[in-house]
Amino acid sequence: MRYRPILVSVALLLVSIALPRASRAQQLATLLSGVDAAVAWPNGKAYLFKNGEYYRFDLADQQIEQGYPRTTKDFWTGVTFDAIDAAAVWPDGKAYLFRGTEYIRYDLKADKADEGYPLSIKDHWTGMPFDSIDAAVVWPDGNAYFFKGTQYARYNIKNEKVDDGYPLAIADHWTGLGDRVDDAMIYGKEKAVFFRGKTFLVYDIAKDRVDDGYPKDLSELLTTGFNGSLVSPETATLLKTPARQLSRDDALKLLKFHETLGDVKVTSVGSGKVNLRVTDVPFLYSVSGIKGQKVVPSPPSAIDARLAVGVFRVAKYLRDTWGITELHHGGFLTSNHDNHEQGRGFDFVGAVGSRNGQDYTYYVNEDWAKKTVPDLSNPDGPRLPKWPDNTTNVTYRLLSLPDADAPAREFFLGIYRLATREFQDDTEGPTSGTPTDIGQRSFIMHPDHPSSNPAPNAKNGREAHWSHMHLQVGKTGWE
Ligand SMILES: [Ca+2]
Ligand SMILES: [Ca+2]
Repeated sequence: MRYRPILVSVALLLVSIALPRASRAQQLATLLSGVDAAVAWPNGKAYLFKNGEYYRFDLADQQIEQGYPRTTKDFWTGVTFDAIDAAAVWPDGKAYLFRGTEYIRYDLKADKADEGYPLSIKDHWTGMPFDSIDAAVVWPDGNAYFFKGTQYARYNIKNEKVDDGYPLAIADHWTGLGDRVDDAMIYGKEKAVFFRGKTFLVYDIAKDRVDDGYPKDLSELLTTGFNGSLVSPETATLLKTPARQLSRDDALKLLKFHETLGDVKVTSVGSGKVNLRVTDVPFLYSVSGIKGQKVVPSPPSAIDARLAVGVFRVAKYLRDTWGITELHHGGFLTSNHDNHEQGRGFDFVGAVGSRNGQDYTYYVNEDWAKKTVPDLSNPDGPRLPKWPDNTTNVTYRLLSLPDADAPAREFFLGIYRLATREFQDDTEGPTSGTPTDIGQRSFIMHPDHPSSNPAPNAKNGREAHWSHMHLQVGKTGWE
């Protein structure tokens, strides 16, 4: 009976991973009847509002994320509206949310509504011909467009007023759009997406017209993604390619694409290397690798573009799924004559974040490597402080730890699973096809790796990875 709690918690973990998929159609059913408001955020996300709820849409993955809808009032601090009619993001870091005859200004950086709202639309938008708004969108030409019924108005953001000569009829000036819309959002700089009833339309900004083949059913957008309708076939392919399989040129192209979505800032420094900044994820160097010890700001610099894609995807996963606010690493460039010196290695140390209202700091050292391990040669015996030297028979210790912190266990496991896809796993070349599990031989190094080197100051083996998960693209040695 002593293993029962372990089995129950493992079962719960599996159920929690499996559940959201089962209810996916149900999750999206309400949204399929039509979108109230839509806005693309400058972090690679779009928000779709329906009734009192909202959904988050990942622009690169091209799908609604798990865990939605959420109640707008609970997650948008200071937004008191019972629903949202229209929403748009301004170039100055403010968003405007409209409901009935009122609007609220929202500060993106503070992640809350500014004081003093809601205010009346009519009283504060100079020249606005509408009492209420159906749709609002900021165009790359520096104008915002407001739609109401069959009409629209152009608002000059710099002059802070509606231009003379408006409103005009939508049908006369927006080729292919029809005569009314629910809302619109801009995706990258090339395409806008308009929502109308149960359909959506993709608008080509340069051609100034709706692309051929629209409107399409919302179910296509929300259940299978944009299917490449908003990105070139080449970009769609790159988005699905693991980082380790990209060429440096393709990795650079992909990073530039993410830059247009606002996910990253990338500076090319030549030779296929880049400086990488990930939106909302500060990178800090952990001087000792020990939880609570000194960390210093240290964003990835001069790293291989392929590694940058992998690092970005890990950071994005941790930001979106785990709510991390800091990512701690062990330095990207070291003087070892290996993949690290070539900017192809990533030592993940830990992260600070908040999830489900719970603040946390998880460290490979403290929350994984320091935990006891099962005695695999004597399963009924007490747990051991560490793996026997040189044994290759190991498992993911947190799975069998009776009092393991369940989120911490899931946290490292989630990174590992993503790493088997993005980084070298069971080979230094293309993967053999079956991702490894923690405890199996892999190029992903960590405290439960079967390779052991108990020599003092060893650079390889699990003992050398007591403080971090090592992830790499390409060969272990010099490339
Ligand atoms: Ca909008
Ligand atoms: Ca609307």
